[in-house]
Amino acid sequence: MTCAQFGNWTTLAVVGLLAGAGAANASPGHGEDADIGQTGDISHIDREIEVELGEMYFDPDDFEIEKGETVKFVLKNVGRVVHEFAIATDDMHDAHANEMRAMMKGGMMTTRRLDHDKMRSQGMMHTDANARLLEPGEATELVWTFSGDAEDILIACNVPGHRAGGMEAGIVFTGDHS
Ligand SMILES: [Cu+2]
Repeated sequence: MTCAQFGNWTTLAVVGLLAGAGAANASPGHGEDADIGQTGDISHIDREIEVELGEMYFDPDDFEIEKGETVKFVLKNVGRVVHEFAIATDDMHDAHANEMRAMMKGGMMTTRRLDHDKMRSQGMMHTDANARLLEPGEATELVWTFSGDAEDILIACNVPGHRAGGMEAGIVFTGDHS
């Protein structure tokens, strides 16, 4: 069970709030996460896929992936606002979207940039293994092994309003990778 997906973010926030109180055990709701796979080993990449993020789309916007395959997503935000690339189930995306709204409310991000200092000081690092947040023009990578047993995995941007605006991409699993 990997503990570095969306749940980790909440954990960091809670730990931040409790800092100094000596509380180390804070992992709310974590066990309910579906098994969507894990961070991939960069020395065993099966395939590289370039993905552009813009308003309000992913290009490509659907992916055929084999169970167990390790994919290196090469991401570029070609848009004018902050976008996210997140691999998760519907429920996980919904929960994450709430956190993202809180981030915006707290001034940790605006539509055009991320305030890393503020994120750090408020204990919200957005270091989820299954997601990347990109400012306009930014490029990054995410290596993921689709080894989990969850079937209803999709890619979405959870910046407020974006997924509703069409910013999601489907994943179809096409057999087992071996
Ligand atoms: Cu977006």
